[in-house]
Amino acid sequence: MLELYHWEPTLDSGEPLVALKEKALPFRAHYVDLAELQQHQPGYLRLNPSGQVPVLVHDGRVITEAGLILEYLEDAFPERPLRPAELAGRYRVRFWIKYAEERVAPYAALLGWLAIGRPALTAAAVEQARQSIRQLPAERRQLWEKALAGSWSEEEIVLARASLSSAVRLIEQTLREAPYLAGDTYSIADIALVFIVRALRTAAPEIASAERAPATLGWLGRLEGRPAVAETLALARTSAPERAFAPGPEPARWG
Ligand SMILES: N[C@@H](CCC(=O)N[C@@H](CS)C(=O)NCC(=O)O)C(=O)O
Repeated sequence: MLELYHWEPTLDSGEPLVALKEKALPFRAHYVDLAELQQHQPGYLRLNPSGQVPVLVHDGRVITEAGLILEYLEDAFPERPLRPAELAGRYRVRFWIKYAEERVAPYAALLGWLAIGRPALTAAAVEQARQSIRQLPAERRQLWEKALAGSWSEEEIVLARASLSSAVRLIEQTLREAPYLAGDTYSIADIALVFIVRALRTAAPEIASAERAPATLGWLGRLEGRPAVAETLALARTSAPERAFAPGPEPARWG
């Protein structure tokens, strides 16, 4: 049996939802409302002590990390493959999953949090979050404190923008040469980036603009037209899931 703990279909939570739908795998979905801080409740922290989504549970095995979940699903359910069979194609898939996690997601989450997530919090919500994060491991707590204070230096924000600009350049160059990130076929590499680029288009439209990234936006439009992506977006409980930002990945990347 497959169960998925997820939030809005954006950034990391959208990825496993799309893979499960592409593979037509039945699963039980558990919506973890990050806006209500449900990820910090004791029951959830027992499942994932870092208090993050997404989490896949397969026959009782707990699998965390969005990119690893994509690869796990691929290994466990190879029927309806979402990964090229040949070695070079598999390398390209792994390259993009790692690149998405390390070089794109943390910075997109940071800009989205600063532009949209943090300004939406009331003083009462900030206070509630300060209480809620007391039970988190030290590094997650530290990240949250920084996120609640919004205390990133100008230098860190400039670095985030520069990293995202070079990431979009690389994605754009790749998509000018082939229809999908790993080459001729759609794969989990595309799934690893579709919601991150979608969020970026909202949080930093000047970086993912039609002028700078036409091939990337064309790819995004094609992916949004896939039934699995459209069905995933239809699971949103907010009217604009691409505007749903919580403190995101890896403290090391957040400064
Ligand atoms: N490296 C993790 C990052 C997951 C992550 O950062 N999730 C965020 C949402 S995008 C989260 O759960 N934040 C809630 C919190 O930190 O309390 C992955 O790829 O799954």
